[in-house]
Amino acid sequence: MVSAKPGNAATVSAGTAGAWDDTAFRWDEAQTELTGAPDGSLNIGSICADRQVALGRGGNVAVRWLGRRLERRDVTYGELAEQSGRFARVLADLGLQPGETVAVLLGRVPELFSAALGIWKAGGVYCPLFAAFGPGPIKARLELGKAAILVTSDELYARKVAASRSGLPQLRQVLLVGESGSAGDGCAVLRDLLDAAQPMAAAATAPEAPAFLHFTSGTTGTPKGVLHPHRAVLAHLVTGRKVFGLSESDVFWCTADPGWVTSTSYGIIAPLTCGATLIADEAELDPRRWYGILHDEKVTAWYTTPTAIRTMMRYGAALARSYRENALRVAASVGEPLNAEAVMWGQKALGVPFLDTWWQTETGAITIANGPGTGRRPGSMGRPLPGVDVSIMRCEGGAAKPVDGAEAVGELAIRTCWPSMFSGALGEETRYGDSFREGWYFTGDLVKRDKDGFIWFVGRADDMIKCGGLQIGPFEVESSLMDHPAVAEIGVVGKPDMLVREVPVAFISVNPGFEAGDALRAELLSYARQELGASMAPREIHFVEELPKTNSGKIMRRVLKAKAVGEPDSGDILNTLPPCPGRYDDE
Ligand code: 6R9
Repeated sequence: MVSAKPGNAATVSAGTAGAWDDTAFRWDEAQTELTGAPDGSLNIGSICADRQVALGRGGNVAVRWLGRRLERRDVTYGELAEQSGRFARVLADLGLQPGETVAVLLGRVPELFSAALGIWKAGGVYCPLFAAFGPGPIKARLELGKAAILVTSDELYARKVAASRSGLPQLRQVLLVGESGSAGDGCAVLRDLLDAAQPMAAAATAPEAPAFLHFTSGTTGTPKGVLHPHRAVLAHLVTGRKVFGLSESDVFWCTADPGWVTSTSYGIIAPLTCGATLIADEAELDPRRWYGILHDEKVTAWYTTPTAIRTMMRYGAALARSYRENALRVAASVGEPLNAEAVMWGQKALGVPFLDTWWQTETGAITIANGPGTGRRPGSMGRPLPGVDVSIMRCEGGAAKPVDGAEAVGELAIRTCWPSMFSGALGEETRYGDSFREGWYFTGDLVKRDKDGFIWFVGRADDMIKCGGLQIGPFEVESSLMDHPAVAEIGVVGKPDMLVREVPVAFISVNPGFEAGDALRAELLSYARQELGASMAPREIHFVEELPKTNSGKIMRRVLKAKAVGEPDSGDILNTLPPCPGRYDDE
């Protein structure tokens, strides 16, 4: 592991709650608000629960958990403070040392929250894993992250970890969540330990002390462990307020899987730091259920993914209209480019602004967004948050230079003073250093900026299609074809070609009411040529039932590329969308 690059406490700008302006905002002031001092120790676990109790909010609901059969369990801030204190004590009694990793392999269960906060309070590093991963990827991540303790369920342990346990010598203990209590060798039943533990006060962790570790979503293959320090919470407080306008009167629902950084930053830290009530739904994406939750739980701010909104589009506007009465103020999405059509549909269906936000595991918190103060431009990622210094760069002859002129495409780079920027990378030490050049962090995303400063996603640098002299951004082709009513979802990749190096080919799932076949293929090809020109239009169209996705909902272009050349897939195929019974009735 390499050491942290300090995020300096330079003056950055932010504004009043729920809006952005250029009023100077200082991270030391944010820290004073959270801990009572401009510097010194800062512990996310205690900020998320104990601080709210100290502010007199101990009786407010921190977590509202909804089980698969919509059974409800409320956990107040007071209860969360106590439970996480007990959890920390259990970890300390097991000999957890500051900075050691505790992996968490759980679905969205109530224990997830006391575990995360308890790990922070004990000075450990919270490392959530996707429960959908198979035994191989789980073992690889436990090894890479040097997990000393694993928190999981009896069932996940038996299916996904037990067989590799003997090959994981550094994993000292497994804590099993659940009632069955069937602890095997080297496992303990968490409930028994918690019942016997006295709550422990949070460790006085330095702002730079490591707090959470995620492995970036494997769209490109090898996992990379991305480490964040406790000071990241400053960015969660600010973005929770600026982007979502969160306060203690909000009910915030972030639909992300616990294994994804979005769940840690916005499914746990941001809402609890702002004193809101968070919704944790155990079930998977199901539009009918989701509209019901938005309505019944009086959700005021909703954070989801383009996949979710596109699935809701497939179910149609009539269903959305039947839930039109809701308490929502704002909805937003992250993880993949959100085409303008989906933004407009979302706004119409939900009756509130629908904001695209951009960030990465590495940036730890929202960095670019459409938002209340800066205006919105559907189809764009938005503008950098106040205080986030971005540049669009091109590397020539080893040197990085900003690209000239509006609309010029380059790699998005961020000046590294944002407090939630990652502090280290596990696995490949050089990768951390390689991401930085002359004080800029290079994101690997290609973008362009319009004359008003809105940033438009073009594609991952490694997904660009090199066709003759042309660099084709897959997203541009995808969003153009998304405008055709037959297209439900689309992924465009480059297929090797003898003459021009690569040609764009498209994988498309069609909306209900359209028949995937030669006639539709011909129509879509001619539509694309007309919209994009012959050089950018896909040369082939393949119809698929579903596009392969990562657990965070990203299209796995690596898998599509293998398909395009007829290779069998070797990667982890994860979530698939639920079957769609509805009709596309938005015409
Ligand atoms: C939070 C998260 C990061 C990558 C990022 C980019 C893509 C995220 C996006 C977006 C276009 C958006 N991405 N948000 N692309 N528009 N609004 O997603 O983290 O899993 O690390 O993925 O996702 O390519 O570089 P992570």
